[in-house]
Amino acid sequence: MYKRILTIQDISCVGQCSLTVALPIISACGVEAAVLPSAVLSTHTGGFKGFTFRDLTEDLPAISAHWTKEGITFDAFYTGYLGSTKQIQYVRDILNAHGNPGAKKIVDPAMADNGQLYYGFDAAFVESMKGLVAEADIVLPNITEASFLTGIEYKEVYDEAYVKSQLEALVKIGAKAVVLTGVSYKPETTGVVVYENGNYRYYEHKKIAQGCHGTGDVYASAFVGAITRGIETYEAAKIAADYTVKCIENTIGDAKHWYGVKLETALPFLVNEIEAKAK
Ligand code: PXL
Repeated sequence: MYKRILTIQDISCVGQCSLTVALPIISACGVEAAVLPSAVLSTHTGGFKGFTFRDLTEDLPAISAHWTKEGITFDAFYTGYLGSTKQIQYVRDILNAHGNPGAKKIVDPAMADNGQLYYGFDAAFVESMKGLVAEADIVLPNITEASFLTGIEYKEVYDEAYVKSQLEALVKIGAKAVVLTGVSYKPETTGVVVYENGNYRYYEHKKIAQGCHGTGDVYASAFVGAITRGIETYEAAKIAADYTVKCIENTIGDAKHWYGVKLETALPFLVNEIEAKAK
């Protein structure tokens, strides 16, 4: 069946993150992507100065009301960077109003990295994000975001027991499954942990560069595309990781491309993986 998902995140006009990343990647996976922009920024906030920011929070209820009149519903939801605390409540309402039976809610609590919240976010936003995570079928945080959500101290060096405590705390908040990204037990490798029904599975791969901007969005978009094509959670997590590594490999060495990753030329790899494994 042809699937249609709704992704809710910002448009950063320039910078290769959020919707400008989600649209090409989800389309390449053979899934129709409808969008609900949470805000419009001239660039992302991770390194550009003086960007514009138009919050679209108050547009959300009218958009949802129109969709209700038109009977518009979705097979899955993928939320990313959201613009305000109030917006999160509207997003929760939309996810509960416009799902087809069995529609999965996939939540990337895009708000922090490298031990710090992104520009403009505060403790109230984190509290509100916890409410969205509580309703998620799958949550995809990095270690920093997990720490903010769970209140467990952020660590740069950690062991499996620490990671498991984060996973359990995220499930306690209410997320049914967790895909924790950027889990690195050795300097030369990193990976993702899939935690589902109490099962811990780790996919380890090589670490190329520290902290490439937008890779969380690249990863989540490929994961969402794969899951929506019926690929099982661990396999989807693995495909998304391999694709993200290819995007980083495409980009390292080009200092002018500091703001994001060259995801476009790696799309044929993703298409092949998805078509080989889609159900
Ligand atoms: O990649 C996450 C992201 C999304 N949207 C905006 C951002 C960031 C990260 O900094 O600034 C606007």
